[in-house]
Amino acid sequence: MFSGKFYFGLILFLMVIMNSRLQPQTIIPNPVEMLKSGGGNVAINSSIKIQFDKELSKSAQFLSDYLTQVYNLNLNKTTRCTSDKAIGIRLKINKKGKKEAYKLIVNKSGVLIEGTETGVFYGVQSLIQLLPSESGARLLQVPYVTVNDYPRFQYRGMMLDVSRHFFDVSFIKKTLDYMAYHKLNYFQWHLCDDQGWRLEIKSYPKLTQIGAWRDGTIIGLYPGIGNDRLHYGGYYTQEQIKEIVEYASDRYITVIPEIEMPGHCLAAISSYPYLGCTGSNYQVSQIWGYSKDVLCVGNDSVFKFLKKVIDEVTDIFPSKYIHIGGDECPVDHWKQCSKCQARMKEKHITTERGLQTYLTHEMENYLKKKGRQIIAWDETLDDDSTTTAYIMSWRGDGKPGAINGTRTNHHVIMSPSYGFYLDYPQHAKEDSLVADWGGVTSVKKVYHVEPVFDKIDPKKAKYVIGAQANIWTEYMSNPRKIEYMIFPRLSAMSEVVWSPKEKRNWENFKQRMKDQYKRYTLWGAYYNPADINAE
Ligand code: TNX
Repeated sequence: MFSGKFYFGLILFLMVIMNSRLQPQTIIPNPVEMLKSGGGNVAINSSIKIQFDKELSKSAQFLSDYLTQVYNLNLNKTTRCTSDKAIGIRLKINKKGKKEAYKLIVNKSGVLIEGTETGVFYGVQSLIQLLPSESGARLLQVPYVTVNDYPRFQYRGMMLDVSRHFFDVSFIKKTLDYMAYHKLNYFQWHLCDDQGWRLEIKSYPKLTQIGAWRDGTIIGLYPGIGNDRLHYGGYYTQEQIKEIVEYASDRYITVIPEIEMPGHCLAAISSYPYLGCTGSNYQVSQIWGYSKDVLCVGNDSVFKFLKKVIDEVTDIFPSKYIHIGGDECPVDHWKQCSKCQARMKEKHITTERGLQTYLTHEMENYLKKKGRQIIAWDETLDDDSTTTAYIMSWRGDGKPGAINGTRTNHHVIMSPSYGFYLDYPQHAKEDSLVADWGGVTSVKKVYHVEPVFDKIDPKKAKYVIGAQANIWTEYMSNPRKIEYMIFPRLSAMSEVVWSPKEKRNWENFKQRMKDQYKRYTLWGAYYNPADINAE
């Protein structure tokens, strides 16, 4: 019926279409839809202006700073968004559609990014990944494309522990940039633990005079082969915290402070010994793991302390979410402590674990009155399902915590230690010192974490609001080590939380990673250069 010519033409046509869809995409996390249109390029050079609607000044600023820092290219900016023929980079607000959605079109008129305020910011992130990944590139060609994109999950988090090791303001900012490049939007800041208290609290100055410092650190893997006996520490002033919160907000990242309680509090207890049950002989911890010295739940002064700390924390952190920790709290001292035992009698609490539940409720109510929502580690649900806490599920593969949480209508953030703990080794042949408590967490393993796994009742899937990668820093004492541990795994994680489930494809990801390795270098970031398939 049809001639050979027709079939030939049809096949050719299909090949062109297929090819336009199968072009290696270089954007990470993989967008919802990306189509190459026509095979042309537009060159970004100094004659081009960034035109933006006034609500989009943060995105315009981010883009122009990036072009200056990475390519030494300075573009003029204007809030007059024209639709004339001149080539331009146009950022346009469009409030319709999904909250974080954007559309990016590159064609002969230049670049158009249109979307919600946050969406346009993510469009800018995609655009910068279409620029050359070679450092020193002179010609900034961007291929003609159309990208339609929005995130799968509303909560896309990363946690950084600054207690075990301290990182200065400039590195925190760098970390926030890495998050932004990956379209992550919640930065959980683990500000205190047994090994150091890191934020200035004006009503309790000893927290940073004493609690921010330790007189040594174990050498080698826990329990260590000695102690370096070096005075070590540091903290952030409230002014610095405000600066970081603002820097994050310019990148559409919310900073969630984590104030651990009632366990992992030895740095606070060493500063104010009345906070503990035994009252004396405390020191800021020099070893890893966790301590039996926890907050005394029988002492009213402890609650006065916690509430005053929270008052200052909520003054400097506008985040709706406040993380109150709640993991790994041994009850040994509560069993012996007369005040804790009296509190149990007074409140008709039958087990020591109930004391932690009591404390959680006190603090969640206090925060609720301030309009804040608590997040807590999954232990919080073990003895009590009445809490309104959002549950961060970390133990094991995170599944028991998530099943338990969603079943009882709790919002859940998946943060499985087997999968999203970036302090675990990336491959078996790891030669640097890394945590040995969780086994190998390869890039591939990270990539295959599924936050809404099959045991979650589909009717309850909406309670899984997202996921988070955690960077515990027992074995990361400098920024280079953090970069080595998080890259490329953070890139893999970003696809889990951003890309549609059906678009997640390991082989395709590995192809796109080839460009991403160069981009790490472009960003000045170190990374683990091992074969991405290493397990
Ligand atoms: C468990 S995760 C902890 C941290 C450690 C981490 C090391 C969690 C809530 N507690 O205190 O740093 O393991 O991987």
